Amino acid sequence: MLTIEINAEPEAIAIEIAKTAVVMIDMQRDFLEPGGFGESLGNDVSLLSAAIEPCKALLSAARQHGMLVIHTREGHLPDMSDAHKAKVERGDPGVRIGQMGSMGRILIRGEPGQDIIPDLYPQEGEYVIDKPGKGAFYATDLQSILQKNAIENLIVCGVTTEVCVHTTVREANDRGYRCIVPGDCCGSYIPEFHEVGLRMIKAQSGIFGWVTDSHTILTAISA
Ligand code: C5J
Repeated sequence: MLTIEINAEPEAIAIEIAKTAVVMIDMQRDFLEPGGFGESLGNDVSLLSAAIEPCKALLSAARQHGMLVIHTREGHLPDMSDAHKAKVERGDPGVRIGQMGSMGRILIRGEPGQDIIPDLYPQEGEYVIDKPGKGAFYATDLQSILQKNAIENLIVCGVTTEVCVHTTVREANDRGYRCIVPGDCCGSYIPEFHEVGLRMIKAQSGIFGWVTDSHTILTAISA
């Protein structure tokens, strides 16, 4: 079993490659592309695009080393039976989940905007999890996928740092997974939240996990 040591905060962590999965959270067109849902909410989507290249490099290394790769997409069934009223009925009534956006119905499964950006598109054999919530465990089969593949560690990337990445890391941490978060592979529309979100993960001896960057992980993998 190949074990690598990754420099991280609050401390370095040793992980077995075969027991580690890369989880790409919600790198979806509607969140990242100009003209999508994220931008229609008044966000500067370029703040998220900085994460694309580091994610691409990490994905490529993970694929090369046969690591388990899991992609998630936030979204709901076309009949919206899995969308809580409390989630749908917030924000500007003109820009809500299920309504028509510039890339199809907003956050509805199967619509172009709900899909993953071309740069990070899943390859055949990789898991793609459609999730109705912010966390990747809620109402999905992520836990059973991880158990089936004997996964103990997660490298969690994606957007947004303080929302879906954070919720997933917290859920995973409570389920006993070691979560390693490369900060440059994550992004937020609110830079301050990105910074604080990362600090929260590694604070108090790594209360939710470990924080590092893509270059450090790539160096450890190729060493
Ligand atoms: C949000 C997400 N921010 N993927 N979703 O609504 O973080």
